[in-house]
This record gives sequence, structure tokens and C-alpha cells, in this order.
Amino acid sequence: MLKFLFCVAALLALGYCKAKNTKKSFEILRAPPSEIVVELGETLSVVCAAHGNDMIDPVVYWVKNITAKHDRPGERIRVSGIGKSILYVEKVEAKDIDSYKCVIEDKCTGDKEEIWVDVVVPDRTCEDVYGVGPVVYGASWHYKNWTAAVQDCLDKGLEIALPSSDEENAVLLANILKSYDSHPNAQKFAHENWLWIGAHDMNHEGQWTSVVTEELLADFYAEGKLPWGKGQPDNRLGPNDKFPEDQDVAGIHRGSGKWDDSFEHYNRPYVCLCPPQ
Ligand SMILES: *[C@@H]1O[C@H](CO)[C@@H](O)[C@H](O)[C@H]1NC(C)=O
Ligand SMILES: *[C@@H]1O[C@H](CO)[C@@H](O)[C@H](O)[C@H]1NC(C)=O
Ligand SMILES: [Ca+2]
Repeated sequence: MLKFLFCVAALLALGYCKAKNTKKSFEILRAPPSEIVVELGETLSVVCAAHGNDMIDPVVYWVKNITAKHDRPGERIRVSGIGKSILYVEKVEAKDIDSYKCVIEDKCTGDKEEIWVDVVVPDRTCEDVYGVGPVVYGASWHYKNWTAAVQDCLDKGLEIALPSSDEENAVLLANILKSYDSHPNAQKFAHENWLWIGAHDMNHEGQWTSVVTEELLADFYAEGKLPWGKGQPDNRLGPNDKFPEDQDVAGIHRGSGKWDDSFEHYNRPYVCLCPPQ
């Protein structure tokens, strides 16, 4: 009823507001990218624009705080426009690092489209920035599956983290927590408790191997006993056979520092080994 009244009002005010036909009522002119990397203190300016197909332009507005999984309605930002809206922050602060969406909505036809945008600071995984301090291991609060995480460390000229003793595992955990507490990307994007590390048993079930050197962990892990969590590794199959594969890759828990074997296709943050200081 409200929608109808709005249409009638728009019809009277603007002369026309066509009935919905098969054609979409608007066309997106400027779609923001899915990720924008910005430094703290820089200006953020993101345009989202659409125009009406033979009718008045749609309403365009921005919503903040929708979580990294994009599963909350979030809060609408005050700026909105007809046909165009700009997400603008003069000087980006840590609180602006967040998931946003641009919403394009035609009130007459009910056509609506949402475009998600994650605003992040550069990882700068191993640098002493954002109050993280000097670290041996650098956490990346980006979500990648295990294979992509291994590759991203290589692309950065690093290798994925793999401690070779309980002492190193404790350092790894401490470095993850330091980053978690102060890296601007962490608070908004780290809903996961697990981070990928470089151990797998893809070649032979139960033979945990370094993805970096292909050595067996049993041959070089100092205490001889890997820091698996209780009952792990369990090589559990996916729920209801949803995932046909086994659990062949390892992650570390950011609370306990214990390891668990899991599914390669899961998207998680991950940790790279930094170059020696
Ligand atoms: C974001 O949403 C959460 C609820 O998930 C809420 O607790 C928090 O206050 C919101 N933050 C802002 C800045 O609005
Ligand atoms: C991992 O992610 C990459 C890049 O998005 C994709 O190409 C690949 O298929 C994914 N692998 C798995 C096992 O999900
Ligand atoms: Ca497991």
C-alpha cells in the first residue's frame, strides 16, 4: 500500500512512474569495487551511481557495519542521493575500516541491488605499523582458502608460517594476538578463530608435511609431538557429505594456539613467516 502511494505520488510529481515490465528499472553506471585499500589519514571517496531506464533515477545510499560476512542489515549512512551517492571520508580512521554496501533502490518497482565493498588498510604484514610492533610472523586478516593463503605468502616474497617447536608455536600465537589487538583490519574482518598455517597431509593421510619444504613434520618438529588440539587431527568428513574431501590442511586457533586439520576450501585469515629482522 505504501509503495503504491509512493508510486502515485511520484507519478503526480514527476509525470510518470512506469509499471514494472520485464526490463530492470535501473542500470548501474558506477559500481564500486569489492575491496578498497586505503591508508589511515587518507581520503576515501567511492562513487556509486545508477540511472533509471525510462523512468526516474533510483535512490542510492550507503550502509555501514554489515560485518565481514555481510550478514547484518547494518546502519544507513546519512548521505543518499537520487541516481548517485558518494561514500566520502575526509581522513580515514580505524573506525572507518569496515564492510559497507551501496544500495540502489527503485521505490516504484521495488527493484533493489546491493553492492558490497570492504574498506581495508594494506596488510603490511611484517612491518611495525598500526601498533602491531616487530613480529616474527605476520597475520593477514584477509579471507583466503588454504591454497590461496600459501600462494599469497609467496606472492609477498614470504612463506606461510609453520613453527618447528612449541616455543615457535608460542611466538606464532603471541604475534597473532598482537596483530589481532591492533591491526585495523583485524577487528572488522577477523570473525574467524582459526588462521591457516603451512602443514598438510594431502599426499599420505596422517603424514603431516611442510608445504614449504615437503619435509615430514615428525622429522623436524622439536618436541616430536605436534600441538594438535584435543581429538585432532580427526580428518572429519564434511557435514552430511557436503564436502566430499577430507581435512588435509592445518590451522592454528587464535585463543589456544592449538592446531586442527580442516577443509582446504574454507576461507580464513592466515599467517606468513616474516624475513629475519
Ligand atoms: C555494529 O554492529 C554491532 C552489532 O553486530 C554493534 O554492536 C556495534 O555497536 C555496531 N557498530 C557501530 C559503529 O555502529
Ligand atoms: C581457492 O581459491 C582460489 C582463488 O579464489 C580458487 O581459484 C580455488 O579454486 C580455491 N580452491 C579451493 C580448494 O577452494
Ligand atoms: Ca579436524
